[in-house]
Amino acid sequence: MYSLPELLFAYDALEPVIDKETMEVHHKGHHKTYVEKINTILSKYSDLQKLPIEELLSRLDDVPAVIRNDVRNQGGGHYTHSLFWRTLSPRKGLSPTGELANRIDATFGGFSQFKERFSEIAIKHFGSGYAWLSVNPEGELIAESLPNQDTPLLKNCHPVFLLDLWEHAYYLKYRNRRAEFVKAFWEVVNWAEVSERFNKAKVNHFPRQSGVA
Ligand code: MN3
Repeated sequence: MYSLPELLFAYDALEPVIDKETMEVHHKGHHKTYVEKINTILSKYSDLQKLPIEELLSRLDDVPAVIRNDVRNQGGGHYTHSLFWRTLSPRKGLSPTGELANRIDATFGGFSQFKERFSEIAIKHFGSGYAWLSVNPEGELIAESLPNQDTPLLKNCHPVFLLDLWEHAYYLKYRNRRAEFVKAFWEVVNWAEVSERFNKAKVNHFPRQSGVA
């Protein structure tokens, strides 16, 4: 069974970028509900309950068709939020390090160009979903948006970074001004965690090339 992970910082720690009330509702409301629902959906599937959430979503074809879409949505909601909390930090002004920094430069032309591209994707995404940075099976960095609770795991990509674009992520403070939220969000990205996730993604996909750009 899955459980709601504790935040590594206080609900008000990301102020003023993300306000305390939004964090509380988002974590203790929205995320908790995803956890409860995926546990209910899997209550009769003890073998699936044992899988780490990342593995469950990577193997949706093995999930019985009758619950597959619910697992995709509710399990997806648990995975995306668990990852989102870990990639946020109250330590402002950080930037990517190590290989991730090099690869962002090589792929997007620099960190500021990457931020521009990712922000554009996030702002233009229609409706609910997430902007993602992931590593594809060829080892390339991919910036894209996906609808609802879909994850790059569905395409055999390894997620390293995401931005929640559901209105519940910003509406209390930013109302309909998603672009303002996207612009402010960069201040609270946990680049140490994101850089580490990139290193692990590379190792997973390219066991013989670990440590090589
Ligand atoms: Mn959310």
